[in-house]
Amino acid sequence: MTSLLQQNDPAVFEAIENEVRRQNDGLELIASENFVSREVLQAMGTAFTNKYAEGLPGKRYYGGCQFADVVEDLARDRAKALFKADWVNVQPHSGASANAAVYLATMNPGDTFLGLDLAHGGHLTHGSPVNFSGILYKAEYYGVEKSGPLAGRIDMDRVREKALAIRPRMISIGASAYSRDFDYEAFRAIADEVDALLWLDMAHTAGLIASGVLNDPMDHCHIISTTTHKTLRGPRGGMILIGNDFENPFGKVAPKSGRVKRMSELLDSAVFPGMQGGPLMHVIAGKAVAFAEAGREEFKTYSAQVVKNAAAMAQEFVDRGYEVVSEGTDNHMCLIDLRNKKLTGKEAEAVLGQAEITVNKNMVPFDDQSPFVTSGIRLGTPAMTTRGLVEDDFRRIVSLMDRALMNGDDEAKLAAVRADVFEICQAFPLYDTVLA
Ligand code: DSN
Repeated sequence: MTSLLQQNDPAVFEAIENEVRRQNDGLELIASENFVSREVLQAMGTAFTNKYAEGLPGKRYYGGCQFADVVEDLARDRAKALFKADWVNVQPHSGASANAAVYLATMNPGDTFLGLDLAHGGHLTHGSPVNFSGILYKAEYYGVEKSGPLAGRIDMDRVREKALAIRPRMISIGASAYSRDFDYEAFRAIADEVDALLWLDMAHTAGLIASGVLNDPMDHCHIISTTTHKTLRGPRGGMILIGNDFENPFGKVAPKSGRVKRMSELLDSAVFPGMQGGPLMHVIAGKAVAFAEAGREEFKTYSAQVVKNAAAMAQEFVDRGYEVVSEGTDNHMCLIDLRNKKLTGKEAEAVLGQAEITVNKNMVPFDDQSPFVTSGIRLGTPAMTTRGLVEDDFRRIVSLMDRALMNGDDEAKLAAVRADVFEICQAFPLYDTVLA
C-alpha cells in the first residue's frame, strides 16, 4: 500500500526507506544505539508533535494540555517505578540537555568539578574543553590505570586523592566508553568526604540498571541523568532523576530566588525555562511506552542477554589475539585496542562498514592517535540483542569481523563476509514495514 508520505514526498520517503533497509540488512554494533519497538515508533509519529506544553503537568503555560498532562504523568510514573525514584523530569530533549540542566541547577560558572577524562571513556559533557561543560566550568579529571591489576579500570584511591586535592563542588560518574561497572558506594564516600555533590550520567547503562544487572546507583548518587535511547531502548531523549536521600534542601546550592530550593525545583526550572522551551510531547509519549516495556520481565531477560553477549564477544576477541581494554566487560560494550593488529580505528571502521558491520572508531586510554583516527573501536550488543542474537551469534560475528579486518584490501573476501552478515540479518528480522 502506498503511504501518503510516499505519494506526496517521495524524496523523504526514499531516504526513510533506505535507512530502514540499512538497519534491517546490517549488523549494528554501535554501543549507544538500539532498535525501539513499533509501539514506540507509533507513539512518536503522532499529533502530540503539534502541542506546546511548557511547564509541568497541572502547571502549564498553555491551554489544551489535558492530554499532554496524561502522557507526561504516565512517563513520569513509569520512570519512577522503573528506577524506584521519588522524582523525575522526563522533558530533556537529549542526554546533553539533561546534563546541561544538571550543571545549571547545581554549579556556578567557574566552579570546579571532577569527571572521567574523555580520552579515558568519559563524555563530551563531562568537561571536554570544546563543550559548554569545559568552557563554563573548571573541569578536572580522573582516568583509568595504564598498567597493573587495574589496567583499563578506575582506581578509586586515585579518585579520592584527586578529589581531596581539588575539593570539587561536584563529582561526576558515567562514561561513553568504559566497560566496567562503577562502585557507587565508594564514589559517595569520596563525595561526602569532600562535601561534593555526586552526579551519575547513566546514559549508556540505564536499561541494565533498571533491569538489575548492574549496580544500583539510587541509594548513593544525588542526581542521575540519562538518555532514553541506548540500553533503555526508548526514543531519543533525556531524563533526570534524584537519588533516594536527596529530597532535602541542600544548603550548598546557591538560592537563585532568595530561598533555598529543593533539588527537584532547581532541576525542574533548569530544564524549563533554564535550558529548553516546550517539551517534545510526541517523544514523551514514546518515552512512556518504552518505560512500560522496560518494566516487563522480558526486558530483564533482554538486559541479562545484552551483558552475556558482550562478555562472549569480548572473550572471543581475546581468544583471537585482540587487546580488549580491561580484558573484558561488565556491561553492554567492549573497547578493542587495535594497535597490535597494526590498524587504526578509522581504518577498522571503514573496512567493517564495507561488510555492513557498523561500529565507531574510538579513542582507547593512552591513545597516541588523534580523535579523528584513534587506535580503537567501540562495540556494543544492545541493538543486535534486541534482534534476538545470543552468545554463539556474537562469537560468529567476531569471527566475521576478524576476517574482514585481516582482509581489508581483498574485495572478494569482504564480499563473502557481507554475504554472511546478510544471512544473519535475514535470520533475525527487524522492521517489516517502512513506516510504523
Ligand atoms: N554519542 C553517544 C555515544 O555514542 O556514546 C554519547 O552521547
